[in-house]
Amino acid sequence: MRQGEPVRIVLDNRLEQNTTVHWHGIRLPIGMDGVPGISQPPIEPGESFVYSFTPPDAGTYWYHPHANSLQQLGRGLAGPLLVEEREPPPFDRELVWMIMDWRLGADAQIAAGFGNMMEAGMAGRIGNTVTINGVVPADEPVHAGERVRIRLINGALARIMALRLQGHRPVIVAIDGQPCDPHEPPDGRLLLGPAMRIDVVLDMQGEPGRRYSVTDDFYDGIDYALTHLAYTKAPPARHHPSDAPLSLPHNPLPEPDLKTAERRELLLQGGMMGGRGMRTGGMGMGRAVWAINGVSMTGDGHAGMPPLTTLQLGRSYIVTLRNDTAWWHPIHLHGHSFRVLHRNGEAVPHSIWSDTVLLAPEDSVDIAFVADNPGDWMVHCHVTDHQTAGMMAVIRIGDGLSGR
Ligand SMILES: [Cu+2]
Repeated sequence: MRQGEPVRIVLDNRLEQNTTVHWHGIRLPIGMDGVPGISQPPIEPGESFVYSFTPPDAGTYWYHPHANSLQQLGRGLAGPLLVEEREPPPFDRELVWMIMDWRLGADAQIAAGFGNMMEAGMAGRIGNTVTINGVVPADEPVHAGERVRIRLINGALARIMALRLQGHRPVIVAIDGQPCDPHEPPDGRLLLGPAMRIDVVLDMQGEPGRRYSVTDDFYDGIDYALTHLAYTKAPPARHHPSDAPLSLPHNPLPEPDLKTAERRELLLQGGMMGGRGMRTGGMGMGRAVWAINGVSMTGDGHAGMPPLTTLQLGRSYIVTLRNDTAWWHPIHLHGHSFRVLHRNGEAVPHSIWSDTVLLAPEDSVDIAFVADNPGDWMVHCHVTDHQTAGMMAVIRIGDGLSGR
């Protein structure tokens, strides 16, 4: 897609079950957000639906169903969604790495057992086979001297990734599609929870003919080589890194007014080992092991869920996300990008905007945004097992009726 240009997408449901599509991270009208029962009726088998919107922001996004998410996303219904800048940035080349994982049986088929409640109360359904763009990665061929933008997208159900690029110094230029101050990641480690995106710029300063590993070491004791940067034998295209600026043009995001912002708190609760004082209420569909502020909304979205909180249209809000569990949670807010202000009391540098923020156990993160988009918006964990087992809620902006 191109920034500021309308798109029209026809979804023709040829599945044997209902579905919707959520355009993750795009700031669009509530009726296009793809949450069944909340922003649209589910699209039944044989029916079609036209999604139409104008993406206001350039950047790296993705799309996936928001119905029967464990199976529909877990069996591969997802793709990258790239919104191009009005002027192409000065990089030599661009790569998209949509990274997903799969739990395969000995027969190389997708294993059954989606929605296992024991896993749902822990780290979720983590697979045993990691792919880039749907295939077990071969080497990624690169040329010495070139400057490459890599759009990293974590499309896994539950797997958190921490990527290291041996012998290279990636510079983060955008997070969740939104440009930030270009910076190198702490310890050279690119941390990506499910649904998160990072755009990095890499100057290929390795030796022609050599291979450099790209590893993921998030989980203790099970680090693995995801792929390799494999240099062609060609001599370097340039001998010193380009001195063109790395920063991307900013998107037209509304700046929250922190002086007048109202505050809200979302307390993440539940799970195995450390589910202190969890009380559940709300919709009794499915079994809940997680909650937000004591309320569990399970599944993928359903009609009639009362909002956890109501925000005034046009007002700025600071929301504290507090992780009172023993597990990691990438928390996604629909329909908005938010500033990430503080983590555990410390200011977050580099002017970061996100739509999905990763909380370690016990973390507390302050985010801020202008509630400028009317509707009933989901806020949920993007570890899909956590979402469907209760870590989801509705935030109403304005009268909440816009999408009905
Ligand atoms: Cu979670």
